Amino acid sequence: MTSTLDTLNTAFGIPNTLHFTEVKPGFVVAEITTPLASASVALHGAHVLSWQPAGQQPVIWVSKAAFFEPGKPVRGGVPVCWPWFGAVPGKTLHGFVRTMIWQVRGAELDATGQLVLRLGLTDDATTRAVWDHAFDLELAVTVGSTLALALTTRNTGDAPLSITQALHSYFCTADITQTTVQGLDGTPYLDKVQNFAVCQQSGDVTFSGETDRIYTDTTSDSLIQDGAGRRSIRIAKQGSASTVVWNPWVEKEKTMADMAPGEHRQFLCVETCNAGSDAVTIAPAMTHTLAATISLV
Ligand code: TA6
Repeated sequence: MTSTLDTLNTAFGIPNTLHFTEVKPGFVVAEITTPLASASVALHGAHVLSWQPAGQQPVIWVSKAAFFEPGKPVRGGVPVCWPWFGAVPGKTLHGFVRTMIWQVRGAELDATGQLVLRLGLTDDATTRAVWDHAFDLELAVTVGSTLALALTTRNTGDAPLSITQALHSYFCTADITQTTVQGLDGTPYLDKVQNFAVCQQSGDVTFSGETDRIYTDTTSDSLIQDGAGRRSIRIAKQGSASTVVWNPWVEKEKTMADMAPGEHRQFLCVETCNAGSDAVTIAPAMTHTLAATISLV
């Protein structure tokens, strides 16, 4: 692994700004530090593990019990769910790219001092065995006083491609019972807790039990109001007409080996998606970009 790290650091490292390190055997992470923010991104899944703007508390949450192991998803951060979101009979939940090793394609500081890291993945025999399509996938992670994520799918095959997907973002909150999500008032949703019953949001989203909802027909920003933490997190999005809000609460948390007791109080997921009927069809040689811009307001 030392030679892989040396190669990565030689090709893409930026002194005092970007360094690749192996945090566990086979688990390589890009550690980013700039005057604007710090962040870390694993090559495993192109998984954003942290983002902390200068002078602020961490914004992205990761479980204390998370696995950092080849082949296993990480509990927290921003899992990339692709080319399907949720369950597909006979297949792994949320697609297969969140446990694959992505390639580093580029890393540079832009004119405003943001670090832009690009990671990519293309089809091969392994992906063809589970999903028989040609593709090129790239995640651009822009680390600054905002965190911008842009996931671009290119159809490199000769037939239309249909996908669902998510930037399954986990956000820190000081106390879930004092947390709300604004921006979804009046929006219809499928309630997974009620066997996908069709419901409609009235007012802000509040949390008092397991919450697992696909909000449909929404391109709106979401605003997390962290009452106890006295801060707000805005999630603006593009290329997405669905938003998922998730918290497992007490009982479901107990069933998850990679979540520590009581941790459901410390996070919520607000996910930028193409989920449910918001599937995207991409013609040959065309692209689709799913993007989220996260900021403290
Ligand atoms: O996005 C919400 C959800 O689909 C939930 O149903 C929940 O199970 C969660 O994702 C986590 O999935 P995971 O496969 O990471 O355990």
